[in-house]
Amino acid sequence: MSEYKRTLVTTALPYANGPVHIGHLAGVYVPADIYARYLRMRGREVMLVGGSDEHGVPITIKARKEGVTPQDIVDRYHTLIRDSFKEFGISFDVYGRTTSETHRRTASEFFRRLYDKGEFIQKTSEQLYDPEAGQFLADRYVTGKCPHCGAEGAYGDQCEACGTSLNATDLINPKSAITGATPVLKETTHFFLPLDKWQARLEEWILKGHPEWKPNVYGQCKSWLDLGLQPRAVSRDLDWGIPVPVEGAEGKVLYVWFDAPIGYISNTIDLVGDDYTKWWKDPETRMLHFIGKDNIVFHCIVFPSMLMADGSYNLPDNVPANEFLNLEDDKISTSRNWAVWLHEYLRDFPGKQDTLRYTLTANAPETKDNNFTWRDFQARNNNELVAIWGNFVNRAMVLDHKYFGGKVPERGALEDIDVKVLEEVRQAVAATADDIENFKFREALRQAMNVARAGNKYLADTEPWKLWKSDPQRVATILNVSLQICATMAIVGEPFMPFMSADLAKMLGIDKLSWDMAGRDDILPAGADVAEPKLLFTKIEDDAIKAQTDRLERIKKENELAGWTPAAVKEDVPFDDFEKLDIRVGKVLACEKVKKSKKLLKFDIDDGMGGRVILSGIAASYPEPEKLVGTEVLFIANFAPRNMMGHQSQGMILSAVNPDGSLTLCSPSKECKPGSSVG
Ligand code: B3M
Ligand code: ZN
Repeated sequence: MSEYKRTLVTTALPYANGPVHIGHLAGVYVPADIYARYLRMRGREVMLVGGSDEHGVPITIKARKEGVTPQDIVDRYHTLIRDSFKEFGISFDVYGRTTSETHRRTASEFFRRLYDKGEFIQKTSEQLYDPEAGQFLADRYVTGKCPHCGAEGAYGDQCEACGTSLNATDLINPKSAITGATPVLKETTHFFLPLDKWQARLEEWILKGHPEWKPNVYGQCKSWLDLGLQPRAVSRDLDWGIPVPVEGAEGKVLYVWFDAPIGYISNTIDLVGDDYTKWWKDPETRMLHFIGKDNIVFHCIVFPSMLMADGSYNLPDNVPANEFLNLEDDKISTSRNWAVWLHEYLRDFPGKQDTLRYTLTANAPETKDNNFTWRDFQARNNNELVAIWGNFVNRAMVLDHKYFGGKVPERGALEDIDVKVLEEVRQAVAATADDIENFKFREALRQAMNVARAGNKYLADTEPWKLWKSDPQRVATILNVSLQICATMAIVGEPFMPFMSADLAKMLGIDKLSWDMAGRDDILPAGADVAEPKLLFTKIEDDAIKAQTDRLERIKKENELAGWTPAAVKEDVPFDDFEKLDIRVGKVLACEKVKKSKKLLKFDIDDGMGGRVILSGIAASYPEPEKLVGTEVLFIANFAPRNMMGHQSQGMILSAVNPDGSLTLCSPSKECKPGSSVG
């Protein structure tokens, strides 16, 4: 364990412009919570700080879309997000918001301090301006092609495809996100933080001082530093945000990425008042920022430059950023509704918060992007949590009730197998701790799971149910050891699955969990009462999973439809070519599926000339072909007859191709005489 006196753990402040989803949980909040819970169980002083990011363009765009005020938006989503985190057991010591009075004051004073010290430069430059909206286009108000990777849809402040932080004027073919207009350039004056001034110190601090940072974080920092840092604008021409507290800067607000990280400080102040200095300025406090990879530059370069410019703050000791979580092999996207929303999960799987925490940790995108699938979620619940973790606890407790009436039995001398399992458990506990301290949460969880695996194997090997008649004393020892392992599971499982842990601790009669007890063979005293066992986890059935995958299928279809555009028009042809085709109206006299064919329907057509048979590959779109009798269709009458599946087809029926590939027959809009020409 580190020598620091206390640890300040911050978590990225989610924009309060929508609900939070599994990507948020997996990338930031579950790992931060595991870490904070673990430190608390070790008796360390720790503060877990969170809150909503309520400024910035994502909020105003949403408000504009809905025709409500930005304050309405943040009030709604701050509450929803805060409640979702609470339900998932994210153990924030404080969860604040950046529209609070404390934050406005703290951020204003921070800016003013830097301004008074001469830490900003003011520059007049040409910025993108939407002449239709009458507004400057900063950040997410403008999208275009990324100058670095060429991806379309990059934002004015960042390309999400390659992670590069951008200035809006860098974008190729910029478009206003408000009106779709092509922006023009217009002069405006802004405050810039000269990041280049801090380049050397940042290099010294990160590149020399923190080689232990995760390779993804260290690598991103190095590439920015290698590119050479530029001054960065920290004010905006917007009407939503914290006003720039300088005379003559009316109508300007702080850039959201200037005010948001100060939110960590404001929220600390909200919790402990003036004592915040102990958490932010005492060199014996260690600060950690838990974030997603798209926030690395702001937490490793921009915010530290602000802190250095102030001069009285600590810098973060580590920034354990995660990569992204995908959902069923596709990028999670709020705008495409491609997400598992936490408030919906809670409705669909009430009481199963730990299952999601477990799955997201087991699949955490720690070193590369990772994938969440509902099948994997079900398998992890049924095959791991139910079959391994819950099963061991249940077996041990049921046997204890059967043989010892729910009391922890007195144990006799330990045999080799008992000593061995206790040693395995101790090693798994030590490895869990070590991995958590090194931010390797997936591996830590695997190690914690090994405690349950060892327990299951121990019961299978010792088979106490076969010994009860001949050697009850031995059974007492085996169950005593088994119950001690259950108690260890309540401890090592707590950071990952706090709800399970609380239930288990209660069943075992443990008041307070302490990490130092984990792995010991005397956690539960002989004679203590053990409650009737309740199942810690229950199976998730196929239909619950199918409901989720069906929902995603539906959303995928909707998105395909929304994104559909007509195919490009083919090359010009001479009118004569068209005239060669003889298109006619026909009336359907009979229609049926062609035997042994999935695709083909056989049409008997009244063509006004004695009738004909035409086969058409539209069976999938018309499952009840007999209903087509009486409708009129258009067909090409002068194709040479063709043999298909034992029938002769005399022509081709015209149909439109829909975005999903289904087909719709083309009919005249009024009744026509069969055989009429079309042209
Ligand atoms: N709200 C960006 C995001 O949600 C931003 C994080 C702020 S942390 C100070 O990705
Ligand atoms: Zn890019």
